[in-house]
Amino acid sequence: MREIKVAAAQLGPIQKAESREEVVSRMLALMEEAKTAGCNLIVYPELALTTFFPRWYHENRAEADEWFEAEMPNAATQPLFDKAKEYGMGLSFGYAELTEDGHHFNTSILVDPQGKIVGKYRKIHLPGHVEYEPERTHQHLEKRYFEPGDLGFPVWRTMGGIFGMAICNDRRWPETYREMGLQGVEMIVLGFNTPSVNNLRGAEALNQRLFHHKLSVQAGAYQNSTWVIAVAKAGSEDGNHLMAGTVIVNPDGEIVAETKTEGDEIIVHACDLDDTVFGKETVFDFKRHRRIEHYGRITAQTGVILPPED
Ligand code: CDV
Repeated sequence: MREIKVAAAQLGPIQKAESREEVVSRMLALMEEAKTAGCNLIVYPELALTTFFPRWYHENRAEADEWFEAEMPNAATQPLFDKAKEYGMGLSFGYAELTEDGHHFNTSILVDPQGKIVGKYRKIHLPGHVEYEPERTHQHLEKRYFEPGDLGFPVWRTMGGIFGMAICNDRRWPETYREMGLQGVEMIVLGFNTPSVNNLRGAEALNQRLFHHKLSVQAGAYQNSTWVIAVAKAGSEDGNHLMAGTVIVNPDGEIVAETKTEGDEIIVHACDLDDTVFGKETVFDFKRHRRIEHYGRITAQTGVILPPED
């Protein structure tokens, strides 16, 4: 048995005017709850420190730099690192990263219980668009403000297991999980900010959006025999609603815990990393069953190439 007690720490809405310090104090309150519940790891959402700013258009791209962190930890986030270390708890959260040489990424980090950053991931599947598009009910400008991640899908040996990260839209792509599955991942932690409304298809119901989210993470967990911790930022940010649906999914693809609200809320589950072994040694024993001679298209092309017409 290799048990790790995880708190999936959903954040309610963060308004545009809310400061990093105010958000961090909310995150610390959730950490306190996780400590009381005996957790070893706490996972927060994508872009946890600010509102979901890619919905706001800045004609001058540089104006968006106010949402980015040039250092991690920094003065605002240091208390998270300090408290987690004091509690002997691992930590993961997402933020907008501005590198020393001026690159912009949608990033998440994994911090071990000693307070050391052991893993960094930069979001690879960036949704949305670059320019203002008036036909959309709201903007989703991730492609304007971020570059695609340049670190691949690494995994890290820490906290007695093999951990990986993904961010929001990454969870909809089977390649995300399989890249980490091929490195033996046992727990994937990911955060998301998913608008409740499709900005090009208003008729799409919230239920359907929650269904697609769960379908994706449950399939990724099952098909790679890994735990998946998927954590939302939820509720109405300055009138823009984000769905909840924070879940902990076991290596059989089953949801074992789910949030009930759209506010700051933790859900806790004791995850045994040894539960990943059975799937990895049987139906998803990749070495025995994968047929890579037939998978060439997956890395050779992006878009669809139709067969020739008769
Ligand atoms: N932050 C995201 O990546 N959101 C996307 C939305 C735009 C669909 C998501 O996949 O949830």
